[in-house]
Amino acid sequence: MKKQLKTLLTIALSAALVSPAFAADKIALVVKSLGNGFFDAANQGAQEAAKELKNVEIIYTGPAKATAEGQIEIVNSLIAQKVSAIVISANDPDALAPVLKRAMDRGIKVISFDSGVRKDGRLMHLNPSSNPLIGEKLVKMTADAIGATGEVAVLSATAQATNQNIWIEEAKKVLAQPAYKGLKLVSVVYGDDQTDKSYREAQGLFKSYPNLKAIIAPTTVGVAAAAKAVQDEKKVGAIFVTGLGLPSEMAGHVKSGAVKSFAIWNPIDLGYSSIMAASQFISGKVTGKAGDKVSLGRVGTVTLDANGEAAMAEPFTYDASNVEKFAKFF
Ligand code: RAM
Repeated sequence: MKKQLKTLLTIALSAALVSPAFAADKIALVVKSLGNGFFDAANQGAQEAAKELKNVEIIYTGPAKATAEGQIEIVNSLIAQKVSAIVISANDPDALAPVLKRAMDRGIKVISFDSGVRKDGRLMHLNPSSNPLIGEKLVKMTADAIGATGEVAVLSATAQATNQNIWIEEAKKVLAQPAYKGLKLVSVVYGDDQTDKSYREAQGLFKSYPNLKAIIAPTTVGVAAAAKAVQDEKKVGAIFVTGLGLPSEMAGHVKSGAVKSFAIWNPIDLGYSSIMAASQFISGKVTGKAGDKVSLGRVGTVTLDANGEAAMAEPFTYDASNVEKFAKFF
């Protein structure tokens, strides 16, 4: 009898453990494209958050190429899988909104991070840093490298990327200030966050603008590819590359002299914080109203503005004095 009771209890307990009430929340981390070191670092932070939250499983996914179509297909399959939340870095602010609305209609909590979705397509957007600050940083680093005059070009990610387009607009506002009137923006080209395309676009800029002095690449993929093109074409010292990069991918380019300085925030913390934020929506602690205080675990708390957005820390600048030290982390 005792033995029977024990067996029954064991069966009941195992059933309870696999029943939906005990199942882990699936949070999908949908990135612009796979194979990008920036997002791999964000995923590292996401996994850390999942461990801390305990009852969370991360689905790290994204298209092979940074397109909105690829992400729409993925979101549709995540809706079918009934995930609890979607955390997305969007390839387009508008194109993703309808499918993400459909996800929200089915009870899935949607937030964007890094590269935003327009307000009606998500509950919250987490910016890695203040957009005007990033624009200013990009221009300042350029002036630090080449001085107050010269032709500069932007090598961006995709033409629809929400984040790069905002940063370029902010950089243009800074370039319009009297202090930077000697810096002439001659072109904006797109490497689509693909190394080979970014490399070819950089070469194209060398050909089209023989007096080019700097390439500003507000993308980790583009900045590394442009620096490599400068080295390969023996233009170190003549053309400087700056932008947003990963110390692990940029240390060699700083050493070669192709790059004097570049900036970035901590992508591991960004991924960690995004998952922490998503879990706050899943548990119903926040709903995305202006003024909502969203806890980001060990990173702190952010307050949502009227647009449902919040920003994390200031970008950090790297140069020959510190790049090696940080190359170990991301
Ligand atoms: C690339 C991506 C990402 C951006 C970084 C700086 O990895 O475009 O969205 O935030 O660069």
